[in-house]
Amino acid sequence: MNFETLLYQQDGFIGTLTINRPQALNALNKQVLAELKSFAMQARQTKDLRVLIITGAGDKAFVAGADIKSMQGMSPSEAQAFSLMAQDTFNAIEALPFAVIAAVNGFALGGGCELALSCDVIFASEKAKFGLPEVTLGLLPSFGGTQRLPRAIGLYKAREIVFSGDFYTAAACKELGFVNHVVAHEELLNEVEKLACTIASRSPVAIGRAKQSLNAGFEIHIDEGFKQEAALFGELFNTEDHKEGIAAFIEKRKATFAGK
Ligand code: CO8
Repeated sequence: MNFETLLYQQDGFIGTLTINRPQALNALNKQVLAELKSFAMQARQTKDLRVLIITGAGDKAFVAGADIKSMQGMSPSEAQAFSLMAQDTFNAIEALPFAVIAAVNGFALGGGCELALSCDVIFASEKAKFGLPEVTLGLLPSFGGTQRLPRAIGLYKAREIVFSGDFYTAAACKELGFVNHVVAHEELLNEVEKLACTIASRSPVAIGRAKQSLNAGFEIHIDEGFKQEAALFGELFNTEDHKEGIAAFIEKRKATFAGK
């Protein structure tokens, strides 16, 4: 995978994707969004990829938002298209059939916060700052933030974050409920890798179906959600991973999952 604004490396089952525009605090312009979408499409087909970590280059920012300079002079229809492009990209990340962990190493503002919200688990360095400051620019969060944030933490807390435009510490966001863990800055990737290794040792097909069921629950009626959960559960009985998991339990050994 070859990109100008992204760096990718894979070690065994774990891939690390770095948004790499440190001179602009990794701000998202059209090129970054297009490359992120293309990455997501390729990553779906990468058989041995079980956990993806997303982080930002440099010591200061995860992603400081949409590229503000590139928005100057946009027409309303261009702005709408930019917003739809970002939503489509983040939807593709959210729909990846394996776990995606955000390693938030600094500012996660606007589109950066919205990118983290499209990941499955959020780790933050104690130096990280989150916020949706769009209203300070005369805009609203439109890379999915007005939809994902209230689903994650509830409408009342989300309204305050969106209306104030304030920055929030990692600890405050953990308290609000959308940051899973706050860790020492230098330890961020080590801590993320510990969870990534655990997830990578579990059945990839089970995690893929579990993710599908969890995410669908926010979109459909609960009765439909129950039906889908049961259907996905049934599908797993056709997999080698399920046979291996049960056999390993009975034989009192650790399961080795092939992801099939
Ligand atoms: N876009 C473009 N460049 C940026 C951005 C950004 N979002 N953030 C930082 N940069 C650039 C700066 O311009 C600066 O570049 P230069 O040296 O060439 O002037 C460089 O990165 C370093 O930044 P600072 O000097 O500002 O660093 P500080 O440590 O002083 O401040 C901050 C760090 C607090 C993060 C500050 O840079 C900042 O406030 N950035 C903007 C944060 C923000 O408002 N983000 C939200 C953007 S809007 C959005 O994400 C969604 C928009 C909705 C969709 C619209 C569809 C059309």
